[in-house]
Amino acid sequence: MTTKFNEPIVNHIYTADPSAHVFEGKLYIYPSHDLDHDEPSNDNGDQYKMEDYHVLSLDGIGAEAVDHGEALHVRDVPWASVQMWAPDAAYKNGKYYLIFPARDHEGIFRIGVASSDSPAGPFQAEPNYLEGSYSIDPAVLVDDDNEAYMYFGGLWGGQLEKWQSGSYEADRTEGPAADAPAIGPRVAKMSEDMLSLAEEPKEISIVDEEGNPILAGDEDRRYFEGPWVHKYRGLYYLSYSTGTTHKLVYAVSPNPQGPFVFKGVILTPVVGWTTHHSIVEFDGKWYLFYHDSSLSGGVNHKRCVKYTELHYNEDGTIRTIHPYAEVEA
Ligand code: FUB
Repeated sequence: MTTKFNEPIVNHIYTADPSAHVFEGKLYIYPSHDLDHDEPSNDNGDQYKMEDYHVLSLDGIGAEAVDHGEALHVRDVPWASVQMWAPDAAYKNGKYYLIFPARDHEGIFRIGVASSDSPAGPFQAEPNYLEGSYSIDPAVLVDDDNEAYMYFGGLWGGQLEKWQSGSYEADRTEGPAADAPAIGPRVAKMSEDMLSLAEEPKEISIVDEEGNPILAGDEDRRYFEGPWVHKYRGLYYLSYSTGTTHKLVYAVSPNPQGPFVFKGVILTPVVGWTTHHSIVEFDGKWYLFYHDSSLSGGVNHKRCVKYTELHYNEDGTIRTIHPYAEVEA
């Protein structure tokens, strides 16, 4: 079999932050669309200037990816100003929803919804962002009982430090002390029509095997950004990026809202600063969609989406993937 594992799925545009789903029998990928520019970078992420989304699809594993063109542009989102960062998509009640972050007209990251009758879009944005939403990197799990949960949040440019008191503090940049519990991602149930949050977002607790909170100074394990939740054998797997240590890691819970018990590393560091992913089951196998900056020779804001197979051990733990190791075809 020809494998496309660990290769850019498209190379005519830069793509990142892939959220993969199986819709209508195909793999649909909802990535960020990185812009090709050479302006300077900073820790606030100003170099990530994305303006629109393109939906990609694969008819099967190893197939050529199809780019369905522009699915939504910031100019068509009344509440948003700049920086269309990592999106996700969901299907519920016969409609497809694109859930995406951007800065509002005050420069505060918010999360909005756009809808379509097709998984490929184009998507029509709601006039306002989800009331009560903030920060970045939404990931939506529609559970087996049809309840939808939105997970979100990111440190640094994602502004989560500014929400530590429960409301936005523009000048607050420091996180908790190194020996205090780390800031957790947020979760909120969505309304039945997916157009609002059904509750105030709650902070998720991530703990070690003894039940102690993962601490802010534990940069190999603490939450940074890019949450994703999938279900395997009835358990909820919360995976995320550790940011400064550039790993994708995961924690497990019997409850979609946690607490989640830290388990280990899914993906070791890739070329480029950011690492962001999704996990999806397709035709009875599991796949990790991720990105690196190999297509641009390592430029952090010019990334490319890739995928590879993901394997579980008998006890339900995930085998660590080393992105540049040889892959069996
Ligand atoms: O793509 C912009 C930001 O970079 C995302 O929101 C983060 O998860 C990181 O990948």
